[in-house]
Amino acid sequence: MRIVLGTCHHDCPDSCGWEVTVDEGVATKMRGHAEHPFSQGELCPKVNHFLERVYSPDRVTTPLIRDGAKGSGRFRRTSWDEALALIVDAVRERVTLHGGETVLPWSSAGNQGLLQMSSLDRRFFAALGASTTHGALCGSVAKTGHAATTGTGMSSDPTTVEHSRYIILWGTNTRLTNRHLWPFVERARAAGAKLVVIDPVRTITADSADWFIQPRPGTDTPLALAMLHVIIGEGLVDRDYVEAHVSGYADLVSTTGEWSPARAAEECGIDAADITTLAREYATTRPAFIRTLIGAEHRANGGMIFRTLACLPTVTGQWRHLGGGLSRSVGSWFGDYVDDSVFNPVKAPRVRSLPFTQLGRVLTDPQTPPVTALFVWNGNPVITCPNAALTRRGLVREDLFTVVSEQFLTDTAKYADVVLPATTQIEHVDVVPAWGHLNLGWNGKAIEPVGESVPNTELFRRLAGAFGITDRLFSLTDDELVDMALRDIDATVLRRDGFVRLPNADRRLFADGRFGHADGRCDVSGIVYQPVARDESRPLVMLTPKQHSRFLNSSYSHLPAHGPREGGPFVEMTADDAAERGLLDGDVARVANDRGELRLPVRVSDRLGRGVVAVPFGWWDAAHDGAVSANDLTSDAPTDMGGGVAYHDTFVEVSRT
Ligand SMILES: Nc1nc2c(c(=O)[nH]1)N[C@H]1C(S)=C(S)[C@@H](COP(=O)(O)OP(=O)(O)OC[C@H]3O[C@@H](n4cnc5c(=O)[nH]c(N)nc54)[C@H](O)[C@@H]3O)O[C@H]1N2
Ligand SMILES: Nc1nc2c(c(=O)[nH]1)N[C@H]1C(S)=C(S)[C@@H](COP(=O)(O)OP(=O)(O)OC[C@H]3O[C@@H](n4cnc5c(=O)[nH]c(N)nc54)[C@H](O)[C@@H]3O)O[C@H]1N2
Ligand code: SF4
Ligand SMILES: [Mo]
Repeated sequence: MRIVLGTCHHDCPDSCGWEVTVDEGVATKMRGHAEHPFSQGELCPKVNHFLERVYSPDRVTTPLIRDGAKGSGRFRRTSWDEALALIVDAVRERVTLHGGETVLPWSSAGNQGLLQMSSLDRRFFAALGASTTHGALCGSVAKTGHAATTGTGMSSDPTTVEHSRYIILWGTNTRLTNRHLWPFVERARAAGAKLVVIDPVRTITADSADWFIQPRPGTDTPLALAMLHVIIGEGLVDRDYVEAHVSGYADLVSTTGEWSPARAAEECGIDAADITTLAREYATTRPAFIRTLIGAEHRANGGMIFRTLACLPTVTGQWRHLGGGLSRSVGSWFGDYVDDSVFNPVKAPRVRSLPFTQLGRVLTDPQTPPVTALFVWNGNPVITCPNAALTRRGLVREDLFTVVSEQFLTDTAKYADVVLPATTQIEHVDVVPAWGHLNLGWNGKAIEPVGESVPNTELFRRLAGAFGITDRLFSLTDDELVDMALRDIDATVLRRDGFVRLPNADRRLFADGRFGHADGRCDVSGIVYQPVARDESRPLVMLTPKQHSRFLNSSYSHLPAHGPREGGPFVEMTADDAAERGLLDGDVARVANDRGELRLPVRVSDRLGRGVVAVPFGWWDAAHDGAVSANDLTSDAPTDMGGGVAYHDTFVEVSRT
């Protein structure tokens, strides 16, 4: 019997440390690694059942070749050799006809490990001359907005929230999506901190707050501008800090001048007096901390929300204090220690870049050359991309050859011509940079791959071999690739302890300025509020945030310990909005717009404001009769910055069936 230390690979800010007990080659137990500084021995309702995922009878364990209509899910098992030969023939034929750009690699957030997220794939697709993508389903909007102000993707270490005396959880559902940060918040509260939650939905996190503020969706920019109006008007500005470290201040003063609390209150649907109180409390309590994540970026004006939020700790000088500042993803902190550029192609071909988030459009709009060969790994775009009907329409194209590397036959894999079996995190090695704390995680291989599954690194080694692509990188082992990318990290300690705290973790970001712009200053100019465009014929805004503690995006919803225990999908709405439509709690309603329609049971709730409905995201089509994915209805309109998705700017009508 032995214990192997590992780190969760999921797209989750917590990147928990775990230990796997292995008995005669079989993983018999998995639990949180007690020494891990952030997760401290606890996992979560998703990963507590990880071994059921690993040994699930539904795992894809051999390569599969399509044996029925696209999307039907009918496949026959095959060998790796036959699958690779088929891929080489089909892709070569298309490349000969259209050129390398006809190939599209699409990999999302299924694995956050350094190697398994993105490494050898870069060399493989560059050698083919394949198209590249820009934008992301997650994170790029918040990062770009934040960086427009601060000049960098860096933000405060979230764990320093424990030193705070005033905490605003702004558009993040910490207790659900970032559960291991909650004890740090609770420690601060035990020492007297006040907790404010700002969210259009009264989430489980809002239920635990001292004060819950519920603005209309997408109105955070005027809310923050009105706070700044009060802060500037009442002389609560940290003048020395602004003098020394800020540019564009006059422009900000002029913009905030137009946003009195009264005007913002009308736009946000909240009380003007509350805005004034919030501004005063935030500016005069030191240290005050703003924690935000992803929810507010999923809208057309999302980038500007993050750009504006970054002005708050700057104008008030909250960055100076331990327990002050603003935190979103802290992934950028890892850049000095984990250098993934070592995997970049030596000579990158000049190729076109396609919008990552609009897979449906990319596959159905006329393109020159058309995309005729698609590789998907680390993602389930049929369920996670917006405007799912368009994604499916693209994937049924007869001239499209699709390869999906997966652990399970997801709704996306069902459209593949070839499915290749992928390992889970306990079947391969990796290091895991986190985005919710400053510890680099080690992931040891606990068991041999299940069936014929392979890590993504091995997948691209095999593909490169089959295509005759030679590159020194493909001959290195995963351990060697890890060592190539690490900088100033003691790899022996990392492997021994399961984690290493980043050497720069004690730095207090922007305490003495040193912002990322060329002049070293924080740029607070250029804030402009674009109201959410309304759709008069569809008066309800549909939000689709994460609501289920047992799902990780679309992962787990098909497994017996997860999906059935979450009940099933539903549409949540206020009693007034329901009554206006003749609907009662439990009725099945039609939720529709011009992209599609869903039939869902109504859940009457007092968690939303009038005119706002919510549908949980993550259920597979396959788990139910007919389409039930929230993304059948969501908008695939682009965001103002960062190439993200305006999922939450979706308008629907709900009616009796
Ligand atoms: N259990 C569980 N945990 C997860 C995940 C999961 O699927 N399940 N997913 C992981 C991933 S990939 C991510 S990115 C993180 C995301 O973590 P979070 O950002 O915390 O989660 P979201 O549910 O995307 O959004 C948070 C909140 O933003 C609110 N919101 C929506 N629009 C607005 C707005 O305009 N203004 C404001 N102020 N708030 C708004 C939503 O109502 C929601 O409550 O969670 C991670 N953790
Ligand atoms: N409506 C709506 N849509 C959303 C969101 C929302 O809040 N609302 N949230 C968005 C956000 S924040 C995100 S991050 C995205 C997430 O969207 P996706 O990145 O598509 O995430 P998952 O649904 O978790 O799918 C990941 C898949 O990768 C597979 N996988 C895991 N590890 C590996 C591996 O090592 N190798 C291979 N080959 N496969 C692996 C898993 O089996 C799983 O099927 O969804 C977005 N979509
Ligand atoms: S999904 Fe998140 S909370 Fe759960 S074990 Fe993984 S990192 Fe931790
Ligand atoms: Mo995400």
